[in-house]
Amino acid sequence: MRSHIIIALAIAAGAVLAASTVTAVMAAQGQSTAMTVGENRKFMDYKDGVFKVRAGAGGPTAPLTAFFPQTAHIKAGETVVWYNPSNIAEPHTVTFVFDEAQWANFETAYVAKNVEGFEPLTPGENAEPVTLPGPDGQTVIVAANARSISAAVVSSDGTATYLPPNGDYTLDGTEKYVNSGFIWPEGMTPPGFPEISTFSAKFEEQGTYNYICVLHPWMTGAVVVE
Ligand SMILES: [Cu+2]
Repeated sequence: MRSHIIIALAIAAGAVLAASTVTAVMAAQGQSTAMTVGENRKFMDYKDGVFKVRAGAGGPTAPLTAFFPQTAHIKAGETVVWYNPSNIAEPHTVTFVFDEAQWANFETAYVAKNVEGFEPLTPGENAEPVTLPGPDGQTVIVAANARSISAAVVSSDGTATYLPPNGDYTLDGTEKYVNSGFIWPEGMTPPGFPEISTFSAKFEEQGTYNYICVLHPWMTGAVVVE
């Protein structure tokens, strides 16, 4: 679990470095939201009903934590595919939180019941779980949240369903939560994480669908379905 925290700290440090660049990029992208479907497509990676959006970009000296384009204009029945073209192993998510109660942090605290002890899976690994005192003498374990790192959907009745890695999902507009999971540059998924390098979503209903990256909360995007 400590490795997750280190990843989080590294991501946060990168975030601060990238913040000023991102602000400039996002300001520039603000213009694109006024474009029509036709105008938007002329300059974008659009072909045969599939609109590609980059989740992050750049490398160690100039990481960019933003979606390109920030707004994807599509028609009902078309698909948006997100991918991560960075050349460092920095993940991003595409997370639609339609019901704020369904927000999923990537690390969360669980109470361990009837558990004797925790050992790292890999013998000799320099790792230990983060534990905190919990209610009634129980132990709280801080661990990764599968609904954040994996592709997952929470439907209108509160049922959570996990999608296969690189999942494609058709939104019917009733979902409470739709998450890509951590999208890594192809071939750069670290051990222990689901191997995800794309997320594909088909939009059947008109409307504006806002999304966020759970790792970089200023990293926002929208799909406008006309
Ligand atoms: Cu991100």
